[in-house]
Amino acid sequence: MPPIPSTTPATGPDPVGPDPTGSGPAGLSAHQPTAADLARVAARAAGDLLAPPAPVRLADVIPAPERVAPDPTADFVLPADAAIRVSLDPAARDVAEQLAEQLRPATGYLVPVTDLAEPRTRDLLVLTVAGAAAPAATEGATGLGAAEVGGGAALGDEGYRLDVADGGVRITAATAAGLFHGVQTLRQLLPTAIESPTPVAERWVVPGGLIVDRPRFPYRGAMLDVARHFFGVADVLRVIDHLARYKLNHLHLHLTDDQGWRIAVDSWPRLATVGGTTEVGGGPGGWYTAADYRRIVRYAARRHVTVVPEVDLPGHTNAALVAYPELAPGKIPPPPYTGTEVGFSYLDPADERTYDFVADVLGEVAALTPGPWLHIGGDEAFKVKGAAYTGFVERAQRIVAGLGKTVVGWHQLAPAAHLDGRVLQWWGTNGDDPDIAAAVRRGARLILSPGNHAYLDMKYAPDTPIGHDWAGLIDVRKAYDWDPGTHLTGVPAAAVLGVEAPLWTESVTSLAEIEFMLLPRLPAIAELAWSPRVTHDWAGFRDRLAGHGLRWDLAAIAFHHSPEIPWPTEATQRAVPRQPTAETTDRTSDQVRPDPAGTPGPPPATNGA
Ligand code: TNX
Repeated sequence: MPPIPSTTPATGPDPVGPDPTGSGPAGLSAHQPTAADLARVAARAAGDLLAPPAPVRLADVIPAPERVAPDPTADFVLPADAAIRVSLDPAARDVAEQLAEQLRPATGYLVPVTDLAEPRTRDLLVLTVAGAAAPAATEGATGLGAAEVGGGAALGDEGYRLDVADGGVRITAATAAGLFHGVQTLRQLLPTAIESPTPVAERWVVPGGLIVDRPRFPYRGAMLDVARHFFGVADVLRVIDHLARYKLNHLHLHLTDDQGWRIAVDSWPRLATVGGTTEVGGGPGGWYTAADYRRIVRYAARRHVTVVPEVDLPGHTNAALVAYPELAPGKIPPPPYTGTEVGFSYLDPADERTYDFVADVLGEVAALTPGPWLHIGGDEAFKVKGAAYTGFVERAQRIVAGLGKTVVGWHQLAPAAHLDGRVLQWWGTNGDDPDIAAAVRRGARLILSPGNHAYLDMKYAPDTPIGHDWAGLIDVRKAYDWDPGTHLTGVPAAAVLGVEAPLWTESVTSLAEIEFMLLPRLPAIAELAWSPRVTHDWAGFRDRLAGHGLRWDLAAIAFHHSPEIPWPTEATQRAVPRQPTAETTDRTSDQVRPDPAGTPGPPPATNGA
């Protein structure tokens, strides 16, 4: 879709300011046009050519809301004295503060945050946590009653209602999380320039009408592999921002793997100080102190994102074995590993010391993690087979339960005994797995990360400079065109807890490369996880997504300018300096490469196994 030229000059900034002659709009004056009139018309025409992106429509939001009722007569324009009034709940107030922080840089407005309880001045932006009956309790700023917009159904844990009328914007939710999601919607409804880090002259119009919205699935996430390459706290916080923008509510951190151990564990200190000093390609690695990790968790919590820590067991453990060779089979110290093969390392399942280790490590990670989940990996432990594998997993699952956490593991855990609440993360590439269907019948719930749709380390196209292709190429359409509710044979939608997009980082070395792989596919996955299936529509999604390119540009976020998306011209023509180039980043890990550390390579294994 090409950018729609602005046809209503009144909605754009007036390029020449008020008419000093007072003769009214050019073309309507009764007398001959003056030089000033002609200049004014020419400036208008030039303004149109340089027109800002088309005004945002109420239905342009990603992920698509459950219910949208536009009212073009009720647009709201944010005035310079805009204030946010918020209910007393501290979590709601924090959401209001975050909205103010988002509005201030581009508008240059003060945007004070005040309590709803304080004497009423002007209700310009109102955020209320209104209990479960939120829709019915709200005054219909748009004149639409709750019955017309959502049958009065409760908004639930994460839903919100957003009313835009010419007098103001009101977001109502049953929880602070719902308010937060409503604020993300409001952010997308404001003009693109709202992403500017510095003040912009703009008419801050919000399209009028009503949105009533809530998620399809409770678990919506992305995974960042900080083990293959280490990423510092600042990078992780920025990834959390990207998740929050699209209403994703879980960040899974793959904290440990063959190439590095990334979380300090007091009872086994060498895990970090020795196991943390390597990474793919021979770089310095790194690890999070307990304080670093807490900072990530806190930052995520403020954005209503839950951190899911993964300690990958019993395979993918070379870095741990380098630090503590007594856990290795035969107690033979392995060399550090900085290549990209998988499936060669394992903790000795026959040694009791292994279970002390598992209990200590999981205990410390659980204690640092307020969220309910503890991910124990379980993938590609090719050398721990049959009963040895299920026996190990069942003990690890019991340890997790004993810590009061819910087990999550890759779908290889399926044959192990069921444990209350356990969650399996599907990463296969064909939607038919009898082991999974059987595990679901025993009570397992699923997070869907199908390798051929949701693996954001897959290349977009054959010429994508980084990434893999073992699960196929994943362009934006491929990431978007599947249905989590029907994806797996023999698995009912009710067993699907949600959707997660993993980013493995064998070939990803910087924040810019993370963003290049995440965007624009992450919003596609977010929409599958949040939006009701009836809204699913590739052509509509593609057109909505196009407007986000300019927003990312303004926020200096790198992204892949996928040719599938009709980006507005500014986005396609502007050079994005941080986008990876083939010369700097051709590190396709599907090719077997020499290990730069010169350590003996493990036996080859394929990821598809
Ligand atoms: C498979 S999917 C893995 C990871 C690799 C990834 C590369 C899964 C649970 N394991 O160890 O990094 O493929 O795409």
